[in-house]
Amino acid sequence: MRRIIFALVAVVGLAVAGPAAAQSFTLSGTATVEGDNVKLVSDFSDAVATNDFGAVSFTVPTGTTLGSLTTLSAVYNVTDDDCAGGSPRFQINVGGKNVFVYLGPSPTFTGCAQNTFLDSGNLVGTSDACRVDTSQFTGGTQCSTWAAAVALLGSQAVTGIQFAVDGGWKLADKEQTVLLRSVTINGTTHTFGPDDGTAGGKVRPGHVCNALRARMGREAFNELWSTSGTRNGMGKCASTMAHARNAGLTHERIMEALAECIAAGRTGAALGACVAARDAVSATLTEAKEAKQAKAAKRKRGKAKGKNK
Ligand SMILES: [Ca+2]
Ligand SMILES: [Ca+2]
Repeated sequence: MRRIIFALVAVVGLAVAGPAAAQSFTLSGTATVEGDNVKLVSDFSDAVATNDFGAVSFTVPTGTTLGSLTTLSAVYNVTDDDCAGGSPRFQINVGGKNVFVYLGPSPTFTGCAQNTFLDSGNLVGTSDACRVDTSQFTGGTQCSTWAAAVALLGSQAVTGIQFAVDGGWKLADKEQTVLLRSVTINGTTHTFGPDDGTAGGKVRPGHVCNALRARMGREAFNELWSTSGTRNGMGKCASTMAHARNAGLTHERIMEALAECIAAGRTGAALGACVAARDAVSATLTEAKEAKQAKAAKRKRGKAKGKNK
């Protein structure tokens, strides 16, 4: 439990800082967050190997199997030059090997519209020819459907999923660039940008909680917010945000209070109460400070007047 709480503090801390990666994904190779997207470059035009690939890795809950995946999709944009060389693709980690799921038009996986955000749609269950590649496994093939992959490996544990770009070698200029806007795995949508659920600084409770859940992942979010007996934390999160907003707190201040309360080990109803208590205390302290400052300023003005006489 301590480890989970520690991870959550880090997530909320990042949310306060703004444009930062969340704990629900890790970047490798050339992958960097730029605005709302992760930019992935594959550069085979030079002798440097470290820029040949970029990847974004996602964790999956323990117990996940290939057969238990329900959704897998990406919103991405091939800005330079095309889908090619089996990239971009998903890699589903099974027993130290990968099931590949290619993005772009089947069956060649080239001809992606350039500089356009493309939605892969849900790839789980795809019947597209050759979109799934099980060639790393005994009895597998480069040209598989989802159903055939599940028939071969369905009961085996999935230990992680990557979105990978490494097809630069296949293009004339030996370079490929892809922007990744979001990835959805089993109903959890992972986003990468600074979207904190506010609009023009105005706190929208449902949106703030959705953003928080997207950053943390559904499981950790529910563990943090669900009151005992329920598995859905959205209600408690939204009511806490609404209460704090109505008390006049900014999004930044709410996130600070949240980080403090999580650090103090609060979850569920106790977390909501803790944030609410911090609202009242901080508001009172701010009022007291402002009153003190106003009094001091008045006294100063009075002294200045006295001197002028
Ligand atoms: Ca290179
Ligand atoms: Ca290029």
